[in-house]
Amino acid sequence: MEPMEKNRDFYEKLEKKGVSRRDFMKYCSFLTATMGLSASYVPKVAEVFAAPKQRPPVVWLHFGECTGCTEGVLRSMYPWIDELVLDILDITYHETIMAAAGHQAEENLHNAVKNHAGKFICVVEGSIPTKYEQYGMIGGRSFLEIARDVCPRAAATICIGTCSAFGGIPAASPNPGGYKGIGDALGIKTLNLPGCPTNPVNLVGTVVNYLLMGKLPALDNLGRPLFAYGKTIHDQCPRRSHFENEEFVEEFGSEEAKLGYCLYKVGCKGPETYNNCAVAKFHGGTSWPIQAGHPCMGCSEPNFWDTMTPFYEEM
Ligand code: FSX
Ligand code: SF4
Ligand code: F3S
Repeated sequence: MEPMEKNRDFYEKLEKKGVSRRDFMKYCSFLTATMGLSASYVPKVAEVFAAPKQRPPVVWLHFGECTGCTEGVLRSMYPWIDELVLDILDITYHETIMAAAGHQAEENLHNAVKNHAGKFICVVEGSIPTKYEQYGMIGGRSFLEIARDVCPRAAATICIGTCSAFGGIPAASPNPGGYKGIGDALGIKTLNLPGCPTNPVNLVGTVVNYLLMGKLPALDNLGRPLFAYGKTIHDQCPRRSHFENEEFVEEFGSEEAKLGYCLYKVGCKGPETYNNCAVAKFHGGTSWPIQAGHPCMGCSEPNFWDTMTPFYEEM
């Protein structure tokens, strides 16, 4: 049976939302390519959404950050994708979208962790103050206490955003609170999806990889999936030929800027930054910093706020 026939209900549901099968398959092709899989996987990726075999429970924690990563996922590229993501994940606890508050919320977290111990995925946003724990408290417990309680009991901890992966902006020098990323703060291995914010497609790709292959994707030595962070921005940049020809923008608003020349001299950190922004782009493939004429700030690299500044000066 054709997968589409088999999952008629799913496609009818999509069509009611005004999403054609063609649009959906286009998204699945884009996701499959982003995940570094061959086109033969497209029907299997579609099947993960159309007929989810398992919905891993997810506990989503917030620590020191701006919630930009959650905003990115919830306001995903296509308005219907967020619903599909919520269909393949069983989000049992998420501070931004849950209805519960106060003691009820605390109890929900406690129950989710207890009932799904060893099976849930813990997604973490934000970093943890380790010097002055009282800088971050929820329900009378410090971020550090909460993370120590929850993360080691998860099947895997996925750090979304540079803050939870590496410390990010809260850990910027002089870092009075002693903020650290989750792996560092707890001394555990985490899967890291850095970016400030992370491109939601990389979270979806990681989860779909897990549901499709039964395991997390291959990682580099900083815990980042190779499918997304295996190459530098510079290696995938459409302005690269201008770099090779030494055609540089020296000033914003100039003729060279209009011609789309290389942004290296106005501070582009693309040569030192590992991320897939050039191919994944943001907002449904609309654009990304360099396409919009802005240098890459290296937002997905450890300590970017310290090592990549000043942002508008040549490396
Ligand atoms: Fe950090 Fe993400 Fe930057 Fe913000 O959660 S990576 S401050 S976009 O929201 O953590
Ligand atoms: Fe490299 Fe940045 Fe120039 Fe692109 S704009 S070629 S990433 S230096
Ligand atoms: Fe960040 Fe550079 Fe991409 S600033 S969003 S890694 S282009």
